[in-house]
Amino acid sequence: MSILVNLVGLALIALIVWWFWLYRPQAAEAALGAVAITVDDGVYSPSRVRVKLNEPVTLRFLRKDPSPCAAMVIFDDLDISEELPVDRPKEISLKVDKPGTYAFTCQMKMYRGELVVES
Ligand SMILES: [Cu+2]
Repeated sequence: MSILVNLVGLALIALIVWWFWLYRPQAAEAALGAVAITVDDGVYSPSRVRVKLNEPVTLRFLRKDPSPCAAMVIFDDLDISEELPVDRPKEISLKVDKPGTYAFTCQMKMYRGELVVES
C-alpha cells in the first residue's frame, strides 16, 4: 500500500516539475524576416513571436479555422486589422519602432497572441 502511495506522490511531483519548470508556451523567433503562424482550434501557433526592433518582418498567417471567430487578426496597438482568408496564407508586413509586447487577437479576443519586440 505504501508503495502505491509513494508512486502517486512521485507522479504528482513529476507533474509539478513539468508544469513549472519544463512547460513553456510555444514561441518562435523571426528567422529570415518571416514567421508562419497557423490559426486553428482557437489558438495561434506559435502564439508568441519574437522580432527585432526596427527590423521589417513578415507574419504569414494561415487560417485553418473556417469559423467567423478566426476571420480577423487585429494588432490593437499597431493599428493593424486584417481579414484572413481560409486556407490561403495572408502576409502582414510590419516594422515596430518601440520595444514592448504587442497583443494580437481575433475580433472577439478569443484567439490571442503576443508579438515581442526586442532591441
Ligand atoms: Cu474570435
